Amino acid sequence: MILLQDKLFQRSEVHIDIEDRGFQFGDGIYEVIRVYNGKSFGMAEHMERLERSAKEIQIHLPYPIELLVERLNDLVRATNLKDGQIYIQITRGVFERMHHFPIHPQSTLVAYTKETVRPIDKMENGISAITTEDIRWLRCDIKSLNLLGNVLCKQQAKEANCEEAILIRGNTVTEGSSTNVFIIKEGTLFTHPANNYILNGITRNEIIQIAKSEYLPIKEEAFDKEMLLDADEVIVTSTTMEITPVTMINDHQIGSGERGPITKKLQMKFNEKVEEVQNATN
Ligand code: PSZ
Repeated sequence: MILLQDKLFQRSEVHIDIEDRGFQFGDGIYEVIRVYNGKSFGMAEHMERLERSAKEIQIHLPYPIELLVERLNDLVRATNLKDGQIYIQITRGVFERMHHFPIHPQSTLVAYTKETVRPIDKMENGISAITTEDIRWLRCDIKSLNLLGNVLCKQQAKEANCEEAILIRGNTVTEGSSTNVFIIKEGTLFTHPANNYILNGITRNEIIQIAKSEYLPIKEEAFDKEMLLDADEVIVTSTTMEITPVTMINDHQIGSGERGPITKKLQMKFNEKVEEVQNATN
């Protein structure tokens, strides 16, 4: 089943025009929302970010967010999704190809679901990453469909048999190609501030909240590659990767080379939030 605008269709019934600006220019925005046991995690935060992304690029949502949440919940029920994700994208719609906006754009909204398993092995044993230059544009705070910079960086990681590319702009670690990055040094967490150089991750904000409630010192401050490689623990976070330790960067071992104690603590607290969602009655 696919949600197209405000109605559900069979996949074979949905056709997108070749002149949709999402296809032509990547002129649109998206969100990925995790579903645990049939219930969404952080729906309000994802909708808030979607609205913000839309506003920043002057895309109009085709209908109110409250109705969209209802339709997304309908989609989860209709696809009988238990553990997985909702993908939603909104483009500036269909128009004869030209760079500037159409005068009366009609946004295209598409959403569908996919089953997902939690990456338990990676969350316990860690992943390897490379560092690479952050070649993306200067509005990484917008969750834009234009992911070419991210795609090229992730491919570089894959070719190096690594799971993630950690991006460096100038001398500053910004984020991963599809994750936010945290380091831990002598008990203090560091992560890049939420400005135009990173996507302000929903999982990132969960970690910040957990750190505060557990009295773990946290600084939303930029750090450099040297601090990254010299950290006691490094973590990447996202909706699907949750909290995943990075134990090797550029063939250099991070800390003990195993998941560290603060990572484990954060994972335990995050898991409690997941369990709350799983056990919720609605
Ligand atoms: O399935 C996947 O691999 C996913 S689902 C969401 C993401 C990857 N990544 C979102 C993301 C991102 O693309 C960038 C550039 N930075 C940070 C993040 C993390 O954001 P949240 O925590 O909101 O998913």
